[in-house]
Amino acid sequence: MKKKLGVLSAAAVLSLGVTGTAFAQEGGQQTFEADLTPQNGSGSTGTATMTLDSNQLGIDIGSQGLTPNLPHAQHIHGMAQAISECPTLALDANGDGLLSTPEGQPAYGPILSSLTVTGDTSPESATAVDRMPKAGADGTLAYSRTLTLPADVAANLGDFAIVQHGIDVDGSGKYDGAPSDIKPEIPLEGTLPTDCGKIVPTSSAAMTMPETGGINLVGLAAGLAGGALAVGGLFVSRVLGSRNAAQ
Ligand SMILES: [Cu+2]
Repeated sequence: MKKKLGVLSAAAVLSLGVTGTAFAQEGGQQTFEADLTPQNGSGSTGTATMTLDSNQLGIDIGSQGLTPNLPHAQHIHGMAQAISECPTLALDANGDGLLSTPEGQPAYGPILSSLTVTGDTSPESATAVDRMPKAGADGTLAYSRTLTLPADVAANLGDFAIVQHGIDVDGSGKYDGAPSDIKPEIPLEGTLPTDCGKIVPTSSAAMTMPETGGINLVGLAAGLAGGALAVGGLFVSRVLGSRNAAQ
């Protein structure tokens, strides 16, 4: 009898929780953030804040420690079927001590949107460095734009990552040397990832709907814990029962 009640209450609370989430997601704007941390030992860091309204993305990026006076290609990277994250040097396939854009792809996925200053924002513009934001003489970069995302990118934005590119490795003051492995017309230095941050939602169901969402979440957690205990007990007794039967 006790077990049955536990399972029932968990199911009831679960349905409440699901209703709460669906309700909150209909409520318009969602916000996201990405904490950009260095890639390739660049030392560059930054913060990206995003507001998504349907497929319209308002995005602001503030970075520092970038190679000064040069453009920095930047993109939303991601994979539809996986949670995208930022790579480590462990993915440096050719062992040159630098993690190139393709080498990092198993972690952050392919380019889904190009965060250009003007014009096209599709993956086609991935290396359109003439339309990418430039860092100032002090190595800071400020970017702000509203753009339209493909529906599938908008729907999964919280699973993706933002990557900024471009490191003047040899300190020559420009991107030069070996050709890029994504676009040979550009030096590798111009496309090396300089920082990366996983995009995380900052407006969850609970945050946008503090009254109903908050209560539902607390109830959901308590209900789940109770339900798990009850189901767990049931499971153990069944396993023990079948073992006893087998012996
Ligand atoms: Cu990129």
